Amino acid sequence: MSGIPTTSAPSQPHAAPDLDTLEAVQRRVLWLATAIVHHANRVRENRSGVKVGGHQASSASMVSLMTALWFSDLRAEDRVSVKPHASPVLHAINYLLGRLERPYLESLRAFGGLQSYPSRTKDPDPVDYSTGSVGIGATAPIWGAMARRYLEHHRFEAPPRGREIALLGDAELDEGAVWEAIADPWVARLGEVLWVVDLNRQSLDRVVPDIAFGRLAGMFEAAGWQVLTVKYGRRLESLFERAGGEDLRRRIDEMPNEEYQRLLRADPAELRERLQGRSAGLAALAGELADDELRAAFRDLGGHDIGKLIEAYRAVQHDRPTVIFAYTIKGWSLPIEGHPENHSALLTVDQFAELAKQLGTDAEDPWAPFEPGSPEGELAAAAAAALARDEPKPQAPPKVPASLGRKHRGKESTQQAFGRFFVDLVHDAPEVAERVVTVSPDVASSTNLGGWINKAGIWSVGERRDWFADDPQTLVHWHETTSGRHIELGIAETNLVGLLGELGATWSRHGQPLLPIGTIYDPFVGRALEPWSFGIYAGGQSILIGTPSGVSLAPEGGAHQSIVTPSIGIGQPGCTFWEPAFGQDLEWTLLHALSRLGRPGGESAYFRLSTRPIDQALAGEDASDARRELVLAGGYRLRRSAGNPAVTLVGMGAAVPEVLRAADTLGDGAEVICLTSADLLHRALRGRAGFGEHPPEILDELFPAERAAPMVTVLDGDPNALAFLAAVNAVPLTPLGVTRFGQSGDLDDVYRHHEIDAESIVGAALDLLD
Ligand SMILES: Cc1ncc(C[n+]2csc(CCOP(=O)(O)OP(=O)(O)O)c2C)c(N)n1
Ligand SMILES: [Mg+2]
Repeated sequence: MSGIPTTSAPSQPHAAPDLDTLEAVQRRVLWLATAIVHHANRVRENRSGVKVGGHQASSASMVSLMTALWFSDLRAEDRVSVKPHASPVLHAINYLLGRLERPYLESLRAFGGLQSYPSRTKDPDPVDYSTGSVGIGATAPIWGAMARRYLEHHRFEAPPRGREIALLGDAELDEGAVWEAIADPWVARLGEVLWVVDLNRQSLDRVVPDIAFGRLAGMFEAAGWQVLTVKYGRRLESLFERAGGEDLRRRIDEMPNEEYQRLLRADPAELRERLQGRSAGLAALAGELADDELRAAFRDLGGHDIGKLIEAYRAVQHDRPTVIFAYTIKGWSLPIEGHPENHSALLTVDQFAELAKQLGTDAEDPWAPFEPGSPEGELAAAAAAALARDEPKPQAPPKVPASLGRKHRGKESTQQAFGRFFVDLVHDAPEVAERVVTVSPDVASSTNLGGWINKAGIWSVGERRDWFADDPQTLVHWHETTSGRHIELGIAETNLVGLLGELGATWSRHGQPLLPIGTIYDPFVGRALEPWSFGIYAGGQSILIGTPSGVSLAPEGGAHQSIVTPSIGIGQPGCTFWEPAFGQDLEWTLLHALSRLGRPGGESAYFRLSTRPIDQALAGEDASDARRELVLAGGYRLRRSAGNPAVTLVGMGAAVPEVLRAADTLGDGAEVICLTSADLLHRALRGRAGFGEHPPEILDELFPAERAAPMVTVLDGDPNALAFLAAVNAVPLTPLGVTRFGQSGDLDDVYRHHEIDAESIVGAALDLLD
């Protein structure tokens, strides 16, 4: 790895921990986390009978490592992503720190209350990262770290850099997203990244097979991470020092996960017998221990030993990312602990009362705060003061112009227009271009970002030499510096959308808006879909460009043809879907999409573009404000029929020239509508019926009731995406589009094959008129 090593050491060392007080705090955290779930399920009225749920076992597993972190090690500048099922622990801690009001403790999973999983946008208390989709929440701090560094390198004022911490479940490491992120070459340079794995050997359904730790640790090390392990607690470690101790260590070390979990549930006699097996040394050691001592020693794992955890947190070196494997017990200290079916198990009322006794609390007064002036109260007050931070005031993003004034002439595809867009933007609106950051998973040049890259450069976490700088045949200059504005990732679509989400959240996280644009081949939107959607859910605002799309990339063949993405675009909340046909329309809509980023109430956008060259004269050379407003509202009339139309032909994107050719054949009675956004028309239809706020006027503009006629809709994609237009005026409608997997061929052959060619459109129109 070349380049400048990057470090991010926490600002000041902490005082020595007071372990007794921390133990008392963790007992209270365990109690509150359990009680929050208990109240939601066993106390609060349940009107519908639908199970409320919550995860007492997954929460208990994280109690020690979260107590140690928040009450001893965390600093105001750090950000933490918490495993989804430990949200009650986070809320319990926030309550003890005075950051969450008491009534909320009774609101887990209630409408307007605490969310099931940590939510940065919906929870009332400080939550740094939204989680819920396992693996995605774990990787978010990596992308958060990159976004934070990007701001710093580009001299956008941002709060001091802290650690980016993920607390994750061990089964989250099954997720490809995790390994896709870890394998990215930039990630090994992010010394502020710390992962703590809650290694409780259990997932949802089962005990994680065998012993995964060695393999996993090797994978992190190979990727350049520091690996720390907190395996046993001090009680067990002191036993290892005694005669027979080595045998005991070997016995526990070598036992498969399933056996360890089984022995956690064994009664003392069974534990003694199974543990010692035929080892005389072990039997002698076990013989010196009372039942209680043996039981306690066997379950004394490092992930529940606050002192060991704090030692590990403080052993982290900040010249590379670190993972700490902390061995824990799912359901720790609860009657359900270690049972393979405890994932959704809930304590009974009796068990809850018993727990109150065990933890020295009162089930009748579950939310009692720490006594002011008590050691726990003092510790909580000190931690709250140390963690206090001001929320940044979002700076307003630069004003985006409405148009760039380019004359779109000759033949141009929307993908070409996309490449040219950046040249114009840098020239006409440099203050906007300064905030634009593009990201691509190894498809920057093939999605036409080459011109932009030559102007803006490539961002890297440290300077790197461009070995081809003096090569006259190089068209795209791979000049990597800390001031570049394109970020190149490996072929990793999940990383792409993860990073986009975090670049799109800097306005709210750090008060500094960025305008992130990611490019991806449209067929791979499906692969990135869930993490992309999750990024939008979590508050990121960005633009995703899917190009090329559809069967219009004809010779590329069926493996690269996207079909369902228009429906995805319409269905995705928090995002407007655009599929323009012409260069001018792309310019206007992309500028508009940029103007919606990086602000409260802003929105993401998804563009489906094409490599089909289209004669720009077909758009009618209307560059008026009135046309622009229609383009931004979702579509415009491209050809008006003489008199009332006999048929309305509606086209979107690359299919529009076919629609116009069909209209030529059909003659004066055919009216042609060019859609730029099926999504906005769908919203308008709902708005007209009183659902949602969207203004309905565009419907009257494009489809006035007095001009209602049978309709044929055409797009290069799932025909279902435009079929809703039948409802605008209750007319018969034939939806044309792609319904089968495709194959290579010339555009005409392929369009004919999928029946979206002009002839098929004419046929569909005539059938409707019969
Ligand atoms: C992408 C995704 N797949 C499946 C789930 C359902 N799910 C929730 S938790 C869980 C198991 C998690 O195990 P682990 O991460 O080890 O956490 P633990 O409950 O053991 O603390 C699963 C499969 C999910 N939330 N997200
Ligand atoms: Mg687990």
